[in-house]
Amino acid sequence: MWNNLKVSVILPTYNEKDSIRAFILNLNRHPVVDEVIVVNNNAAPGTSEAIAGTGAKEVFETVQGYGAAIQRGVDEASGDLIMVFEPDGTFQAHDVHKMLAYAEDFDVVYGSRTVKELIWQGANMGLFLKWGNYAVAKLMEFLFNTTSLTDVGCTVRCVRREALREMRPFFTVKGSFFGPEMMLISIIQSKRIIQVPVNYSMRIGHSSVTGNKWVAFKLGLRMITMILEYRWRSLIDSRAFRRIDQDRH
Ligand SMILES: Nc1nc2c(ncn2[C@@H]2O[C@H](COP(=O)(O)OP(=O)(O)O)[C@@H](O)[C@H]2O)c(=O)[nH]1
Ligand SMILES: [Mg+2]
Repeated sequence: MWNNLKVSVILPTYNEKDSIRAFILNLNRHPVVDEVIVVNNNAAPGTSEAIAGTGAKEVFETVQGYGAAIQRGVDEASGDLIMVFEPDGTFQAHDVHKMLAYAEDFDVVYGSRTVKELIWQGANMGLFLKWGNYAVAKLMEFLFNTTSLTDVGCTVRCVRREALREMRPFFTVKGSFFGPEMMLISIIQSKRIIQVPVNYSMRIGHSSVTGNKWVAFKLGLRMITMILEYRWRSLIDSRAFRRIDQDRH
């Protein structure tokens, strides 16, 4: 519990069988975390065994993709504050406190991995990924004239249940660029958002997304297209991302 609010952490898993157990055990060291939900997205054999006995709740999502996994996770989570991390060794459990510190004042707290002092040796955050993420984030910031953004690819986040309830109907992306879609929806809905630096370390096991530069480049282009599309949609119809029942109040 944190400030009398229940805290859930969602961990999507696909190829993290060698790192997920340690991450959950590290989360368990932080009593603020009330619930850990692992979304097994047709994960590597051995994943369920790695999770067993940690106290985390494992759910199985058969629709493939990062977005599908997170959407399932948020539907399962019972917390008032819902956090998302990746259990691949790149993130650190103690950063939950950093997210919570800002959750007092913001509806959604996003992590950023482009702050040099927090990029650990061996992390997959070379010049291409760092400046690529930074440039696309600045494009988003500029086009929506929103809060300072320095990363579009960081999956660490903390969202308040009330904000999530309003955003959830607009989540459409099942794949890897769900992260920036959620950012765009929160911006268009004028949620109070902020991005804070988090630790970013070396991955344990094979990265299936940004481990390949060509895949990362194509993902970046797809993100840019999506940012332009959402900017356009929100300009031509300011109610496009509002729920009908919100309009009644
Ligand atoms: N590749 C892939 N990742 C998935 C899928 N479902 C959930 N994920 C999660 O997406 C996250 C990002 O994948 P990862 O391989 O770490 O890519 P990276 O963060 O760019 O190095 C991980 O936490 C995976 O567990 C899926 O269907 N495919
Ligand atoms: Mg990863």
